Amino acid sequence: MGYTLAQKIIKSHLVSGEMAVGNEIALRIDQTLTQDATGTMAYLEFESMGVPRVRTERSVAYIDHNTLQSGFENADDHRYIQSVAAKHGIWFSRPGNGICHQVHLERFGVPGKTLIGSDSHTPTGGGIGMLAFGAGGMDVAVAMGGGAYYITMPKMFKVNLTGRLQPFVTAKDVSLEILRILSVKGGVGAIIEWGGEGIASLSVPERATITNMGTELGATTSIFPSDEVTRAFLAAEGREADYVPLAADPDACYDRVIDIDLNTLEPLIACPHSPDNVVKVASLAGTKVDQVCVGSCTNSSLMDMYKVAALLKGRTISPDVSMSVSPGSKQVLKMLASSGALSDILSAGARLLECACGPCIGMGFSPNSAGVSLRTFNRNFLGRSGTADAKVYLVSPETAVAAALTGTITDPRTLGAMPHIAMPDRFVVDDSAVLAPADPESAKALPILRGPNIKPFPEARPQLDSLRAELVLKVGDNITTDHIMPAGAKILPYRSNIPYLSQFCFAVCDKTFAARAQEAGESIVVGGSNYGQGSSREHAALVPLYLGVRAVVAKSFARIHVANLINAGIMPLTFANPDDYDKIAQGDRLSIHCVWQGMETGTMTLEDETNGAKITLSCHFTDRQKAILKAGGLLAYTGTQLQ
Ligand code: MIC
Ligand code: SF4
Repeated sequence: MGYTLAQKIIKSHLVSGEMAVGNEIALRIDQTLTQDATGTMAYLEFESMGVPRVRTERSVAYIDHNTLQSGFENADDHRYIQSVAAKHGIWFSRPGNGICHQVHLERFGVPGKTLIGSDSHTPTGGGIGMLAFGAGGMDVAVAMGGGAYYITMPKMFKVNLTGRLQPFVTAKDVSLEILRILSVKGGVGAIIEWGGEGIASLSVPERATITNMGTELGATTSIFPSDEVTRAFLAAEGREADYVPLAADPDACYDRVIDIDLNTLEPLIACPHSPDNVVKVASLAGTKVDQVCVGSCTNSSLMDMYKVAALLKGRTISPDVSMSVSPGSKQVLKMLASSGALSDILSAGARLLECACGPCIGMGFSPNSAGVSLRTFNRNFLGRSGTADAKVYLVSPETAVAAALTGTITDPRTLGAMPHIAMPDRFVVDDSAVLAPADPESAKALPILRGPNIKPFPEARPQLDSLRAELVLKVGDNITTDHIMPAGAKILPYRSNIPYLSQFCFAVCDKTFAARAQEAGESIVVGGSNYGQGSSREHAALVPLYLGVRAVVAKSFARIHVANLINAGIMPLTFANPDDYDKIAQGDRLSIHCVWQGMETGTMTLEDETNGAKITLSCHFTDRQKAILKAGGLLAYTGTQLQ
């Protein structure tokens, strides 16, 4: 039996473990990336490991999230990251150079290589045939130090594309269609491989839109083969030498195969507040729109921008709509400007924002009160835009333009003929905003520039053999890391200041949480299914750790978050019987005895001292995970390993 493409790359990077579904495997990592909102913490963790120079083939630090400098904090963090990068052998992409995933695809991605990034949308690299994973900052720090990356061997899903996208139907609609089919938890524990004759007509940036949003499925990652389309993209970037053809074996075996006929796909839209809340655009036609945003790591490629410009050319956006455009990279912006397309965008009345994440993470351009915002982004979680009662919908750039022009949700196919857009054979390459690290000798003398916003890590708390704690918060299904540790312009600058961040923990669900957790001393949080979906931010584990959370009991967990909890020394435990979720209530006093024995047997008993209920919990930790929990987290564990 042959191998899938992902299995081939796993096999060639396997450090330990057996490639059987559900087993823990360790992978050698060729490349890492960080962004600034998670990077400051990741580099503090890297520094604490005492490794002088990264041991990867390529590590890149991007500044793209915290680019609003409304105080000293972000600028200080940028300087800190720049100084760490120069000293420790990391390439540094300066603020303004673009969104990490877009720039990495353009300039550094290599088919067949492994990449981990401290950002959940790192699977964007799957568009170029990389095996790319989102991970917590600690895991990225370990990989930079030459350590392996541990994952659970995933199942293999294949999506078979046939036909060809019709005018005004896009790669974004393919992403929304698969979300409609699978839901935000349908990809958990799986790698999604895209194939079929339909992929030949999808460019690398279009493929990257699809692998980018595989994150919203909860998938471990997503990947396309590396083929002639990949070669052409790399050649246009002046990097043809990086091309290698890669594909699954013809007799590869998949756990599930899903067919999508591109011919019959229609423009789709994800309604508030979940990316899988997908309906046809036509079914919402006429809904009034206040704001339209084009950009983000999902839809900010040159082709996306050219299409937006071509559709806006000679037209004016509705006076009732405020529209922003954020190109994904300096390369995209420069080419938009030199081709005249930027002028068409501006003439139509759109506002140009920086080449950065911007409104996607609530960094400015928040909608008006109760506003309807159509965004080409990948997430529409409650409150993420920065306006608590805004209604955010996810759409393609074409659907975004249609709404901007008419002031209402509009099927873009009513706009007339799609103008012909020719892709250039060569992209304009200008890497002047990517700084090379210092050579190893001169690096030794370089200082690390630390600002006053950098505060110490929360203290490690080794798991003891018994735990008595209050159930401080009980939440429902699909709790995102944006619920646990919100982002946005007011909070993001404090990503290296856990004590300050802690006051906002779970504020979206319950503003009293932080104070109550701190008063309780030690506590347990209870969640429903898919707990911790969304971002890779390890702050969603480090901040609860700081507030005294010792365990999270849920019906199921999202992959990156469960790894972050363990890395922080917090036990993720699941209900053996999901109905037991109803037997415990917020405020109850809970206890778990014989924790260590439970880690060995795979089950623990949770006693509700308030109502007498006894509940069986499952916990299937690997030996490494048990050791990490007993040590009080990955950093403490790594310390014990280095002794
Ligand atoms: C996001 O899209 O939620 C982010 C902001 O890029 C996060 C990372 C972070 O929280 O810093 C992600 O996706 O991992
Ligand atoms: Fe940035 Fe948004 Fe992409 Fe996250 S999802 S990396 S915030 S553009």
